[in-house]
Amino acid sequence: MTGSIKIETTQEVADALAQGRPVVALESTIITHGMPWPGNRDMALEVEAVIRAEGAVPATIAIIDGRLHAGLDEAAITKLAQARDVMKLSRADFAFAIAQGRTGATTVAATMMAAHLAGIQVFATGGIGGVHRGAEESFDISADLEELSRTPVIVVSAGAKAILDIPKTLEALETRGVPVVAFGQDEMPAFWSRKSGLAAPLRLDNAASIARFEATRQELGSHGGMLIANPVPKADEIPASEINQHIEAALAAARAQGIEGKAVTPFLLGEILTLTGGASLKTNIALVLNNARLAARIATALTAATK
Ligand code: PSU
Ligand code: MN
Repeated sequence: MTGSIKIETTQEVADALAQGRPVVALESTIITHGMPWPGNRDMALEVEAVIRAEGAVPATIAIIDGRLHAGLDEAAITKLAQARDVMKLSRADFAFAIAQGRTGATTVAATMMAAHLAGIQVFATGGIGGVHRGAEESFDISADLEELSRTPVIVVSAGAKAILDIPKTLEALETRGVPVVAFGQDEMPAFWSRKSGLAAPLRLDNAASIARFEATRQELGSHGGMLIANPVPKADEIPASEINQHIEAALAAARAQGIEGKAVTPFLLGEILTLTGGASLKTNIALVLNNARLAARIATALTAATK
């Protein structure tokens, strides 16, 4: 590591890292740009509770007034969840926010960077960014994919968000050498739905197997991260046949309103929330909690594997 940026941690995170106990990183863009207040705060606190209940320590990542935090207390999460003018940070503007003393929420890409700097190997989120539909025209491909190819963090997700072009996203991940592992099923999940109609590149059925795969990658000197695609629990899913019409409508609205760049994903999530009468948010929260639980188990299995 060439960097020497100071990372502000909570005592809980500092102790766990010092003692080699399992820590799970969490992103903050999902809080500031992915869900409305106050559900966003409730989600963020519940996700932390799920990780603690599994015996691991949560570290929510954000840049606050130019300081990089790995671990936020309840007051800080509550403040961030209501804050305005929060930047949505990826690799390109991560250092900018620190240099300018700004407050920024970290996307998957920026959270992976921060987690790696802090020595955290596992990170739970909802869905990664990927290749947008129509990317052949717009060139809109999330920096999350590049980050997965270069930064050694295991990202536990419910797949790529279904607003994206999932086949192209899988192709882009393959090109970049990123292992994509469906958890407990052969098919790639599609965020709100358990099914995407696409076979997952790889499948593993328990946390210990994922830890063993990661340990082997490290022995081989492999670079980059790994994507775990964990299907949303059956009871919480919105079947693809139901959500797809809303995705199409949201995409049409984005086109009509000329939404571009960083605004696209938050806009689409907001539209789908309205179109589903709040059901998409309930499912989103359920899948994040489910991912946090698995991430805590993987982090625990990894500490056992490296002892
Ligand atoms: N997962 C969710 N909701 C979100 C995100 C993930 O359930 O809002 C965020 C992540 O921070 C991810 C970002 O990195 O969406 C993707 O943004 P973009 O498509 O602009 O790269
Ligand atoms: Mn984009």
